[in-house]
Amino acid sequence: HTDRQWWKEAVVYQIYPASFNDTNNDGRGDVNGVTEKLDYLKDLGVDVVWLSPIYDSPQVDNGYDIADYKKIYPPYGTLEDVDRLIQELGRRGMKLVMDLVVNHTSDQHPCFLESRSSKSNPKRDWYIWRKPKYDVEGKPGPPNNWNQILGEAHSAWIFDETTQEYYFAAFTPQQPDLNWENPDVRASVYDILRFWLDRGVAGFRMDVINLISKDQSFPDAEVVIPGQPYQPATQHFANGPRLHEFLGEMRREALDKYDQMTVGEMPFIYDDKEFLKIVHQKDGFLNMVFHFELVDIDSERGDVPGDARMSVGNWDVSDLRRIISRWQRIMIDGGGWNSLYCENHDQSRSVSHYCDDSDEYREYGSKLLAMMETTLSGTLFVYQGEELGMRNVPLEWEPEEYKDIEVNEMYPNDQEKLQKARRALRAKARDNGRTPMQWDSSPNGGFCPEEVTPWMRVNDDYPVVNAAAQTKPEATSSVYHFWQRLVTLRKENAGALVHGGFELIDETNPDVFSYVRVADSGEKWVVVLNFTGHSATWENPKWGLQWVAGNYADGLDKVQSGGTDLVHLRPWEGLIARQP
Ligand code: TEU
Ligand code: CA
Repeated sequence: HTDRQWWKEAVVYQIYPASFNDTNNDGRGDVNGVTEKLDYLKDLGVDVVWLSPIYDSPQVDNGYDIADYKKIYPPYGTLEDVDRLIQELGRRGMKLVMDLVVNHTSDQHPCFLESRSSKSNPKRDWYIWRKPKYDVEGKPGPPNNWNQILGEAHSAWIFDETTQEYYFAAFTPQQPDLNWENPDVRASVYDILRFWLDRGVAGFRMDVINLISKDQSFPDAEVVIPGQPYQPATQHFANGPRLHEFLGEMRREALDKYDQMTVGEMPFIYDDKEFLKIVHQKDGFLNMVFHFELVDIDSERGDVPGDARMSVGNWDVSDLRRIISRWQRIMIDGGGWNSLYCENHDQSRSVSHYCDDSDEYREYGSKLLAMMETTLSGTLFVYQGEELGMRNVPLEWEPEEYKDIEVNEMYPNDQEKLQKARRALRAKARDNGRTPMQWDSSPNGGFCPEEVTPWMRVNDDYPVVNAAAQTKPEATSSVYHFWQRLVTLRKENAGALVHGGFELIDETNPDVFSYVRVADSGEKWVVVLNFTGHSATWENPKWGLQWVAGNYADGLDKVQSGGTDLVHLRPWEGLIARQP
């Protein structure tokens, strides 16, 4: 554990710009809104801010459809605003990480407009164009049966009238995939990287980076959704044949010349060997990757996804234990490095997802998750509002309150079906994590002024769940202050809590997830988490433990005075101890 690079101990805070803080009263967050809140983040213990895309974009997918990589979306601000943000971060010893979305661009990107204009255009080959495939009756159709990721009933191939060919767009028709086989495309991507690194950006979160190399034979996918013409096909373009080559080139051409961090988003695949090849600290390509196995704990989506994105399946403590210990082991034993996250802009809120977001248990659940996230091996990523215990949108909200293209594309012509899906949306829609930040109890939660309509409705619970209420010094037991204390604990004991080993204990306990973190010095930390809504017991290993943190006010007193072998835990109760 000797390689202690800055990004390992860093706490990264993800900001979804549209929903963070509106300073020019247009109902959307902006770059200056981030700058305005830096002291709030510094106080929490944040070292790195990761900004979801702020580049110029038609906002079909909230900025994950980029039209100009070197310009800021005007409602968000200007390049000068970003320079100032970087400067203000630097003054506080913090850094900025940008979102790099280069698997695809917007269909409004000048290169795509050129590419689609004629077959002989020099930019034609910058995107993926194919001739129609004719069926037995001679009718033209898409070149293969791959479906679209956001809107699974559609083909991923979009017919273009002008040239009578199809282009490939994995996510939505407005997000055509770049043709990474073309060296000029790659060179232009590395140029974008250098542009931002030269401005002082300290790294990138790389959007669906494992999709950039596709199987060039574009084979039909196996039929897993019977009766549907288009099938999930990500297995044919996740971790494709030239991925390593492209990432290696990206390092040589841009990344290696700077002190920066990289974290790659890698959906649709959980294969440990593939992951390790990407993040191996010696001969890998990226510092870290985001896997999806934990956030998919309750969905049927696996290596070969069905149309189960919105499914809400059952899971229990043993699943959580299996998934988390698996990834801790993969990276620790394999010489990689973990990323730790429970939330992002594509996921429901963690307290709603993994615990119980009722008024009775919301704070306990949020704190339980904080105890887990701050005591695992890896780099910690906190998503805006997670530190407040923000929760999913209310069940009563009408489907039109959901703004995400994924929901809008689901049943475009069927209100009835959409109404029926309401429970699933409330559990799984990406909108759950995208409601505006709740800064205080004023109308619109302080995100924007009362007379302004926010781009997305503020969660109705803002009078109770908000930053102002939780950061007051007298709110000593707030979720925010709990996070703040645990972040400090993690940093002060980084030898064990960030860099240390990981061992499960009490492995067959049906309710309690518990583990030990061990520093090189031999110092041990024990984490005991009741991941159920009922009371549970945990066997104390009699290691002379000193209990240091708990999410119930009297939790530490209770366990210390208990003195018995069995520790009794209340619903969603967690405890942390050290063996000095
Ligand atoms: O997401 C990639 C991705 O595949 C999932 O997280 C996706 O949201 C989920 O599977 C929906 O079915 C990234 C971005 O994080 C997401 O916001 C973008 O929409 C997507 O890429 C396209 O850029
Ligand atoms: Ca604004």
